Amino acid sequence: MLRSIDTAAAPARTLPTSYAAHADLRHGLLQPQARISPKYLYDARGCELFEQITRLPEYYPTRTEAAILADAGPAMAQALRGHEVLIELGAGNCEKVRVLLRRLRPRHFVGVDIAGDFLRQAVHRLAEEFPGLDARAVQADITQPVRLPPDLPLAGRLLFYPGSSIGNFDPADALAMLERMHGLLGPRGGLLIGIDLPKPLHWLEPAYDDAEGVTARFNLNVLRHVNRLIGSDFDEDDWAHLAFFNKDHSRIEMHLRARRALTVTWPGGARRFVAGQTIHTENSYKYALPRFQHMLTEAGFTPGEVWTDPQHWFAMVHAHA
Ligand code: AVI
Repeated sequence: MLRSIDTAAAPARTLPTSYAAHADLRHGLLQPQARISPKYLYDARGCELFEQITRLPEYYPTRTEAAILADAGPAMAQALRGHEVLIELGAGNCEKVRVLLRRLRPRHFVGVDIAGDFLRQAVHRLAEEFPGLDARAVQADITQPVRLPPDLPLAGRLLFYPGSSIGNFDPADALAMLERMHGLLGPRGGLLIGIDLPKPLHWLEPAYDDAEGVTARFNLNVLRHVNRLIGSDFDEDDWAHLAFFNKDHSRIEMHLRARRALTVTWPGGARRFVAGQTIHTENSYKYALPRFQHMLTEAGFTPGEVWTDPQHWFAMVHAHA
């Protein structure tokens, strides 16, 4: 059974975020390979920096996905016809879904995102732009079970999860997420999901270590956020951004590397780092299509059509529930 995590209706027993974050961060920092969960990359400044990343010449995923959505539009509209309910997970500013709304003309749209105010404003703009569309915002953490409006039709739902964000979860968590997505669908349900494909290193690594240093600022910013959350004394100047492709796991890894031996302290704890030791901050998996389609099958989906760019760098994958 799905449990609501709509923060507007958060149950009283929910732990305060700061408490949960504190335990999570302390635990991660004390692991032999220290780690900070990638979700802490996205405070307000982190979100702004990520927006900047998506416009960098080196960061190909955003523009490649947008080009696929634009170029494959008519074929996609044909394959996806009959979906009356469009649900975008991690909808943010609802920018990417516009092209689908124009082509599919669904009756209902639901944007789901953790950032409630931002989402509500974006959905409000969509409602103005698409008269007659029943547009709704659901504030929820999509890494947890999501409760959709009870009166939303179950048949004909299409889940849209663009941006290759699924790649930021380890495969077991990604599979669990796909299973939860499958659980949100009923008759004639479908999923349209963006994935980043493996490609030569000389394209992959600069996308996560750009010449302007925006990704470095994005990665380092997590330390300020952690300082605010747990009262630690990280100094950004002591750390360097590191991003590399781990071939064994087919993933980009982002780390922060200590420039010198140092001790980081926070109320009730401390961690000593030797020079060169790292904190692992993010993985970004690059799935070969057959592997991802196998995961879809494991999650209960039947893989459908795939749209890709001429270089096969990115794919929009359709699957039937
Ligand atoms: C949000 N996500 C899909 C991005 C990615 O490419 O894995 C996050 C990112 N990290 C550094 N650059 C972009």
